[in-house]
Amino acid sequence: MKMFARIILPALLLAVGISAIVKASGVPAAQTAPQVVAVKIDNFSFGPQSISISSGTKVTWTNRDDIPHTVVSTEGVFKSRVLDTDESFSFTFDKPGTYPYFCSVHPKMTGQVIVK
Ligand SMILES: [Cu+2]
Repeated sequence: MKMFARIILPALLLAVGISAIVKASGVPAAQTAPQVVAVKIDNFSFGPQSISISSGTKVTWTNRDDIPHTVVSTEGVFKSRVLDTDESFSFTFDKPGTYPYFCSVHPKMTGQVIVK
């Protein structure tokens, strides 16, 4: 019983204390799965045309049109290659801001990503 009191009991209390601290600190941000938001390219438009996301979110554009399109940042932040039907392009937004973009094949096609 002396051994329990002197070694095991303090060890148990220490373990309980550590687990309480870990729980209080929450899940580390690095282990949180990144959010993914989809934008569809169809009928010469981006849908939704404007999206609002939180920092760290990955946006995936998929061309559902039967015509090639691109996804090009107006400010040069990202640029896809020419996407054929059912091809995708992804970009992860790490910094808050407004990111307008367009299709370089059809510059009247525009969209924007707002990162909070
Ligand atoms: Cu286009």
